[in-house]
Amino acid sequence: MQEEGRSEHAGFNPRLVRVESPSDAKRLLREVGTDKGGVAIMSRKMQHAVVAVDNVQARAAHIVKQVMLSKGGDCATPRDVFYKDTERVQVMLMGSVAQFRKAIKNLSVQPFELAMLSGELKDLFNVAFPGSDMPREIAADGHRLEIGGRTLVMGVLNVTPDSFSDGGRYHLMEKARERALEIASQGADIVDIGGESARPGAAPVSVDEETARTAPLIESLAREIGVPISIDTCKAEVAGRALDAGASMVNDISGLRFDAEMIPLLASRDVPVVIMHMQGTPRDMQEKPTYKDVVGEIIEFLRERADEAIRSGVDGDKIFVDPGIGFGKTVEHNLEIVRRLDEFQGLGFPLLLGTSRKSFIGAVLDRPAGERVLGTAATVAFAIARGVDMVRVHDVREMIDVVRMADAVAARGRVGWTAS
Ligand code: HH2
Repeated sequence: MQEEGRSEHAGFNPRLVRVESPSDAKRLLREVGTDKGGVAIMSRKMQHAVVAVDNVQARAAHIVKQVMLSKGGDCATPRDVFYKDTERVQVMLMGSVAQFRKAIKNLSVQPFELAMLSGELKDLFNVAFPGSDMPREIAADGHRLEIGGRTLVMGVLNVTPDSFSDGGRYHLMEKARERALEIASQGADIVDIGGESARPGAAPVSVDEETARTAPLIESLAREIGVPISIDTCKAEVAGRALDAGASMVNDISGLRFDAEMIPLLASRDVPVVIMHMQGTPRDMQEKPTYKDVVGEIIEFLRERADEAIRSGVDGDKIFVDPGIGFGKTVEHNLEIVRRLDEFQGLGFPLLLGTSRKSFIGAVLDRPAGERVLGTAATVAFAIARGVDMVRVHDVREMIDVVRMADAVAARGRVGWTAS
C-alpha cells in the first residue's frame, strides 16, 4: 500500500545528489554523458550559494533584488526596506553559481557602492567556487605544507611549568624535547610550541621567560625533528627568537593585535602565520562573550586582520586563519562555529581549528580535560567534513587515525589504503 498522496514507482528513481566541489559537478556531468562544452556551462549551474551581505544601502538593496531576480536567483531584504532609503541593511542573496556570476557582472555598473560590492562578491566566488580544486603548497622555511589535500595535523606542545609538573628548567626542557620528537614520530605535520598558557586567569609570562622556555628547545629540535615547528606566541620578540632558533611558522592567538611589532616581523621574515580570533584578551575573554552572529563577526575580524597584514607586506599566500575555539566564546558559540565551519572557506585562507580537549567538550560530555579524547575526535571528524585544512591537537597518535579515516570518507588526499 502506498502512503496517501505518494505516487507509484515507475522506475524513474529520482534522488538527491551531492555536489560539493567543481570536480563533483564535472564527474556527475560526465556520468550523464554531457559533451565538453556542456560540462563547462552546466557545472556552474549545479552549485548553489546563499550569501549574506551586511551594510547595503536600503536603496541599493532594491537594485540587488532586481538584478538577482533577473538572473533567476533572489535576494531577501528586510520588510520595511522601502521606507529606509538611506539606512544600511543586511540582505541575503541566493542562486546558482552561474546566476551569481551574471549578477556580479551586472552589479559592477550599478550605483550606491554596488560596484564595490560586485568586486567583493567576485573575490568570494573565486575562492569559494574555484575552477579547480587542486592542492597548493605553502613553503615554510625549507618545509612544504600541502593545502587542499589530506588534512594536516598540528601537534601541541605547551612548555609551561604546569604542563610537565615536577622539576626545574632542565627537566622541563628534556621532557618537552622527548614529547616533541614523539609528536613528530606519531605523524604530526607540524609541532606547535608555546611557552605561555592562554587559559583565562593564567599568570602572564615575561618576554625573557617565554623565550627561555621556547628558543633553546626549538634550537635543539630544529635540525633533528624533520617537521616544521611553529611558535605559539603573541610577542614579536619571542617569535623572532624562535624563528632565529629554527621555527618556521608563527601562531598568534591575538590575531596580530597584541604586539605592534608582530606584523613588521612577519613581513620581514616571510614565514607562514596563523591569525586567530579572540574576543577581548585572555584575562577578560570569558567574562560575557556576546555576538549577534558569531560566525559573521569572526569572519569580519579575520578578514580585517588579514587585510591589515597584507597591506603591511605579509604574503597573503602564507596566512592561515583560525576562529579560536574557546577564546571569548560560550559553549553554544563554540558548537555553532564548528557546525558552520564551511562558512569560513569564503575567506580564501587555509583554515586551522583547535578544539582539542577544550572546555566546551567538557561541558557537553561532563568530563575532565584528561577524558576528552573521544569528544575531540568527534569534533575533528566533523570539522574535516566541513572542510578544515589543519587541526591542532594534543593526542596526536589517536587523532592521526581519526583524521585518516575522516579524510578517506571525505575523499581527501587519497593516501591509499590496504585491506587486511
Ligand atoms: N588554542 C590554545 C592555544 N593556542 N592556537 C591556535 N591557532 N588555535 C587554538 O585553538 C589555540 C591556539 C589553547 O589551548 P591549549 O594548547 O590547550 O593551551 P593552554 O590552555 O595551555 O594555553
